Amino acid sequence: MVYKNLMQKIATCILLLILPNSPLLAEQPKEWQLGFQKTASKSMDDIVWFHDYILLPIIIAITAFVLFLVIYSCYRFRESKNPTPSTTTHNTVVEIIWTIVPCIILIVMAVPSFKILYSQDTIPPADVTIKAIGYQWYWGYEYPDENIIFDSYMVEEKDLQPSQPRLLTVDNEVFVPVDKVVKVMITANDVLHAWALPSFGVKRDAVPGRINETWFKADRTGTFYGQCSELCGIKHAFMPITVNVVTQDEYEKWLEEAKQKFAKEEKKSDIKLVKKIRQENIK
Ligand SMILES: [Cu+2]
Repeated sequence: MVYKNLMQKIATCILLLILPNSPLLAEQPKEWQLGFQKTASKSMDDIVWFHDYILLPIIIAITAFVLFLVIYSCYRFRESKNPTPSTTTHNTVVEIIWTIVPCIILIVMAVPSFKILYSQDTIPPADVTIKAIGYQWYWGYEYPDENIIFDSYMVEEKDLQPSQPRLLTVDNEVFVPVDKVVKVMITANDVLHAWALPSFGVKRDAVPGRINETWFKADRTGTFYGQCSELCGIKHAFMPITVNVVTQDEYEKWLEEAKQKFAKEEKKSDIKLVKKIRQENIK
């Protein structure tokens, strides 16, 4: 049995290496996963491109070059060939090269990196706005324009349905329409949390007393999983994020149901409170 599991893992790993964008890599982490989850937004496409075509080649080249230098100097300056070591301490040409080359590498990395960062930072006109509030230890969501508010707790392992992933499934999922700009306002109510969805390339700190904004535009439907990504306490690992990307029709249908189920009561109570305060002031 153990052997069979191991073989399955190895086979999956090899498949993932050969077919990095296969359906095997769904919207959640996989065992033996290497690399990123399958992308679902332009922003994440950019990040993956930057990683695969800028960072990885640079990292591989530098590592290979340093390894070559170490092996070469071990061989070339070995004791048997060099009984009297050289006492050279400076070489102007080498020093200029090893200052300028890293500068050039940093500039090569910085240009596309800033481009991607700024494109993520500029929020286009939003079609849907949601507010995510981190609590110890669950997420609360609001749709400010739709008068919807609900809490989203992780489903315990014993209550999971067969298709539901462990530690990632929640009772109340977020629904957003596909191909629409979704603005996410992120805050927290107690300690620092972070709202992160790898497939969308989204990760923002949830800071008590502050609102951080980010956005995504999902380019395909599906269920996408994320997790709180700021160490926030004992149950940090148990406050997952589930976002369902659906078609516009399905979204509107969900909105209708959600408006009944998750209607925000605060407005009525706010009015009562204001009246009460006014009456007290008159007295
Ligand atoms: Cu948290």
